[in-house]
Amino acid sequence: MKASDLLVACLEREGVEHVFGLPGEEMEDLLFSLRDSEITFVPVRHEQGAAFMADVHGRLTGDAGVCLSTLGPGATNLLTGIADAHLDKSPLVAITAQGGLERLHQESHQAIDVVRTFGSVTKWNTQLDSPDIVHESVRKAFKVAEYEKPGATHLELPEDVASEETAVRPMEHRDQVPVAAPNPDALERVKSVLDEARKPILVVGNGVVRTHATARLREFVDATDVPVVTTYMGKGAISDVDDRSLMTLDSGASDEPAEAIAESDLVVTVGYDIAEHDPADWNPGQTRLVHVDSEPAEVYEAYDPDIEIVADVGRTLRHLTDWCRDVDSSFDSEWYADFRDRIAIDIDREPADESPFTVRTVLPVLREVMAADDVLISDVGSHKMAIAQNFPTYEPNTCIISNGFASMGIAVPGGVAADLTTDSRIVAATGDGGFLMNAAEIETATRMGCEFTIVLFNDDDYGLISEKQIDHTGEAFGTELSNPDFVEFAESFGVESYRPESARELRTALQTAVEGGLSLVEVPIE
Ligand SMILES: Cc1ncc(C[n+]2csc(CCOP(=O)(O)OP(=O)(O)O)c2C)c(N)n1
Ligand SMILES: [Mg+2]
Repeated sequence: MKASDLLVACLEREGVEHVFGLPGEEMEDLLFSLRDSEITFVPVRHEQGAAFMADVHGRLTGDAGVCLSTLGPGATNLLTGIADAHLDKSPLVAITAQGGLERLHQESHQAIDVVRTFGSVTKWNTQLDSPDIVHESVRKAFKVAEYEKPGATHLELPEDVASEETAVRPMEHRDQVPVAAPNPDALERVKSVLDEARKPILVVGNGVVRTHATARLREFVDATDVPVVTTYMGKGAISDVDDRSLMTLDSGASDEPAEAIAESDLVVTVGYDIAEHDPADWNPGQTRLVHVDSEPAEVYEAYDPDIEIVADVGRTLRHLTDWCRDVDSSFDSEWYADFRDRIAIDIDREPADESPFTVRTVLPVLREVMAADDVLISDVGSHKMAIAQNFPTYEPNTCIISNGFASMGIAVPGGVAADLTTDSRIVAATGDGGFLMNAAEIETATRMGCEFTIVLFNDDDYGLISEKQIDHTGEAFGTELSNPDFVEFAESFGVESYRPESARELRTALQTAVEGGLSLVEVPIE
């Protein structure tokens, strides 16, 4: 078997259905091997789009998404999306072609040291310098990308190795390695602090959604009435219609979730990554802190847990639920009612009659026209903050936000990947800045027959940055944009497009868009 055929056979063995990528000369063997396989190759318009697609596929399924590029410039274009998967803990396998081994010791056309370049954004990576290591390397790439905490891995396939023959064959795909059960001594210590607490609160992160511990979390909340604040990436772990949900942490300390945390007498974080929100913004410090996660806490004086349980998050929650039921533990279930009331009022504002709208007032309409299991993918900017605070989420993995690496440009390629990998209806919400970074992937979407809705919040500005500058200094610089006519732009790709100008048109446009095929709704924003 040729090494490129073997690599593709290994991908098939891992259950890969899509490879997102952009061709180059040095991957000719690999491309033809893909052509002759069961896998669908999805050609993209910029490698960053391919990496974001693989990233979002990984977030939604737990199985590594696969992206492919050529050497040099193709590989460096992939880097941002790979870094996003790395810091957002999304399983991703990147494959890059490379020049032949005989020329890599020299200065050479398009050749840079991609393995070293990707070293800081991957859990593991290697060069396939012999066809005989392809089977083990692919298995390892998937195993390492998918085990807790997931992330990116990378394989580099030199052009000459790709065409060499080998006798080795694909290794079996194995289920993900389970995370250990909680340590009994640590559990006892947590029980004793729970025993003393009257007003405990949970801070729930991506780890709960990622490890499918949502049902366990909800059982714990039902048994105890302990309120929950989620991170951006933990959205949907508890349904936001539940009165025990205190919605989503902001980046400042002045919002209701952070105020509730400050008033609690015990904080238990579950599946929380400090890459998402700096604990200095929400951790009151003097309150007792318990860390439940698949990995130990980072060492940081603003986040210094009294007790850590490093174990499977769902099993830990189940132990604690059983114990709370056994001892009939009683916590105060009244103390957070006022926070909940304020949050409920905040997420229900009506849009203005005429555009320009605000993101916050558009979101209730968007929520209304989307079903509980439709998926919203947010780009990064001021609209993302509003989505985190004002878009109630009911089910896990139905509000996808990048909040570790927090890179602009994820929404449109994310929409492509989500549409190709799930049966859900998809909405990709984006700002004008992030949209134009990867708007070329609309062509990928139309070519692949994707159906999703792009909601484009247009303020002709890098809005979040000017907001922050104005907060700090009273003025903004370097943020103003002039945009094309987005409706004409999208229509030139054959995409059904709308620009509502009244509250009534907004509702009709959003409703029609989410029920139709590939569409764009440009929402003029103040
Ligand atoms: C790739 C990348 N570049 C720069 C930033 C810094 N940044 C964060 S939000 C933002 C502005 C986003 O503007 P837009 O997409 O229009 O959204 P808005 O804030 O206006 O809602 C910028 C430049 C980033 N997060 N990612
Ligand atoms: Mg903007």
